[in-house]
Amino acid sequence: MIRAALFDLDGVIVDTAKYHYLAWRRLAAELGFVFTETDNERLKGVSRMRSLDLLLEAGGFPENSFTATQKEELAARKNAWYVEYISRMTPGEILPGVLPFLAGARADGVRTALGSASRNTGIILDRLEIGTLFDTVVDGTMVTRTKPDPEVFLRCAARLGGIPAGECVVFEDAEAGIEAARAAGMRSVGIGTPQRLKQADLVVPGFGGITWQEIKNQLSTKV
Ligand code: G16
Ligand code: MG
Repeated sequence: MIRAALFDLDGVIVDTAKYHYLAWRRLAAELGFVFTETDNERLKGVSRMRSLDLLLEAGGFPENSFTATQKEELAARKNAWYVEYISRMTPGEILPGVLPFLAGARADGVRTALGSASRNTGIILDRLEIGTLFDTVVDGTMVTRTKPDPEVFLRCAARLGGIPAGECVVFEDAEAGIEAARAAGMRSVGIGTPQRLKQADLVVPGFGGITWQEIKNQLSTKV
């Protein structure tokens, strides 16, 4: 039986991935290289500092090209642009089908949680006006290890009153997030393509036209 639905934020509830990409691309341009959308895939779901390391690697910078202080400054510069972009978001940017899907799960008595690597989760939830749709929120300011470590999702389950991992399903768009769900011992639904999210129990392109009951039925046939 599934008693909890845990949702990633970026790429699942809202397409903030495009704003992350714009800000990282702007930083890359300042550093003198072009950062492609393909390179950006690897940054999805991973922490800000790890993302910076991946960006510098894509730019061909040898390890230790920057001191820790310089890296903090680069990450802060990127974050300032990112915050500028997301501060203009509106509830109209919630991805199609998300609100009815969440309502369907809640009407079925399922507890809901948001589990994000982002330290900007609070701003995004405020801008989208959806904070009250989640029984609990665990974000990048509350975990010590980021995805693919399972900490964020295990904390969600604990904060929902200790729901066993086997009774939780995670909705994720990033490979690192699907790995985190599996490491937690939870079921996972990938939001994207089966080619990219090979490890997910089920993959859907998005929440448009899909109901909670359909997902629940499909997962129960896979136990
Ligand atoms: C998100 C994004 C990642 C980003 C991370 C940290 O994770 O997918 O690309 O690097 O948050 O974000 P911030 O710099 O805002 O703290 P998730 O877990 O919501 O997909
Ligand atoms: Mg994501």
